[in-house]
Amino acid sequence: MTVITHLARPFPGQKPGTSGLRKKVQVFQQPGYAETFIQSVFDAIGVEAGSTLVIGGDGRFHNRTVIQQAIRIAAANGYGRVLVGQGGIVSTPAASHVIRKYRASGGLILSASHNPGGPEGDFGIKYNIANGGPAPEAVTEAIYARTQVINRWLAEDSADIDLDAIDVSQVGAMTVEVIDSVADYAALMESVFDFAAIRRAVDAGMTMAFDAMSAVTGPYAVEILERRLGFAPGTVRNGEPLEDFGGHHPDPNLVHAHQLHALMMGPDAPDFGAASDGDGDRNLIIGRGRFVTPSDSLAVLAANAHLAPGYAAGIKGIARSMPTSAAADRVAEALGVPCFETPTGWKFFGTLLDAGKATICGEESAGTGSDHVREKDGLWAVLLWLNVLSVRGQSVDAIVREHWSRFGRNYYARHDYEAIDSAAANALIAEVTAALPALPGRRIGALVVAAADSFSYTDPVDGSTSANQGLRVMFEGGSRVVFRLSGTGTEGATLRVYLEAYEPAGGALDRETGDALSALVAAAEAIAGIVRHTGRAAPDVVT
Ligand code: VG1
Ligand code: CO
Repeated sequence: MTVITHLARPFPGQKPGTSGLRKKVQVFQQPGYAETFIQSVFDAIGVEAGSTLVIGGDGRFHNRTVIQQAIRIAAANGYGRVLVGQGGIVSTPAASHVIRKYRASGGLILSASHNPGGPEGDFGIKYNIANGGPAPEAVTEAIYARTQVINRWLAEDSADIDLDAIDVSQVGAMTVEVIDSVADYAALMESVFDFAAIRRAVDAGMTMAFDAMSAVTGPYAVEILERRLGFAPGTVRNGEPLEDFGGHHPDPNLVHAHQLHALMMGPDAPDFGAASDGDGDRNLIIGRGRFVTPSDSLAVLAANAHLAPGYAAGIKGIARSMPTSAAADRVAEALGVPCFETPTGWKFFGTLLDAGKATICGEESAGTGSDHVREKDGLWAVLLWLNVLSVRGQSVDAIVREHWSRFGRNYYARHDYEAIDSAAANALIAEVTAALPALPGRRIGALVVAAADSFSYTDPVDGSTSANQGLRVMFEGGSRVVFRLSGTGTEGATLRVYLEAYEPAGGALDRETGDALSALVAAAEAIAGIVRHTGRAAPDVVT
């Protein structure tokens, strides 16, 4: 047992964003970069001697290297046990489950989620706390503060461990267990959903396509969808996790999952199509001929969750991030349960889930989940949809249309302007912020501004506040534009413009989204001068 103290200097900019620290792989490859960050995490949280840490990642390039570093640093900092996923791979929701199931004090999740991978791509490290959820802001701020003054990191002087064999080994005084996180996760899913009902529907002919995007969900999806639920072999596409995700963005949206979209809109479409992202916490849902926006998916799932055994007693509440459409609010109202509006990022749902105030949570960015773990969960959303489809015996299209006819429709899109100049992005936000007080009452085309503000959130459980979480412009009639800068990018700034137009039940529920939102697009440009600030005539990605 030899602990070596490595002298170090702080690296600037090790500030966790919406979901952990994300940088280019080359940044993480600098000697000491990952090590000082991990040591800063352990210094900031104060490791309890003998406690358990979970380590796993989405399998992207550099994953194994950082896992070996983290194991040596964990051993030197007094952890008694590390649980690491076989091959270094654990999806984000599975990691959340493993932390909870084995009563770990926390976990390190190595992922840059939907960002591209490979030597030229991105890498990331996120710390999750004992409830299985992302560290709250107070913790990430303490970690950042520590990175700015750190002067050493500690590591056990030991060789790499074998990450591929399910086995137990010793690193200094610490035990390292390589575990099969797929089995644990699949068992959790069986405890929440009616697998027998889904299997019967599959036997009766229900078909699906699942695109794992060469990312982490492949092994989980093959085990659950093909082996346990009986979908045909080949149902899971791109099921082998690759270090560079096959050169693609593992982002399950209509742009990056266009093959699945084309399949689902074509003549050979199966009944149901879905995809997940790099680390397995996002979901894309497309029925035959019907794309379901993530905001609508959240609302439909909340309205139908009682059809799955895990939610048969009903849900206690719904939480959605502020830019997510208000479709879920109407469901909450109908169910007579509260609806919480939080800042972007799953870390804001943790207290609500722990306190039993919310059961189902979601974000417009294709994240949906529940109190079964403390992360969003891509396959969970897919399985809840399958459970609902099996019980109701209707198509996705029919279920969605029925939902709109009852609650009205929130036409929705997000326009992303990626890798724009940071100074220009900040100037745009500053200008709109300054203009907010004068906006109410302003008429833009046929729209009239009802209210405008910079979103600020006070957590109803712990009282913590988070200001400057996005600029909201609300129009009369329930339509809205939101401006926000991304906290997950690694190049320049990314401006997100969130557009939502509400059409009440009985109105025009079958319009093209682009048409329904065109007045809002014009209003966003009039308010923010996007073209003038960014030099871009159009968004890079529309989802
Ligand atoms: C984006 C999404 C946000 C999501 C976050 C992490 O953040 O908008 O809803 O929680 O990614 O998702 P931002 O700050 O870039 O808008 V993931 O799948 O990267 O863990
Ligand atoms: Co993700």
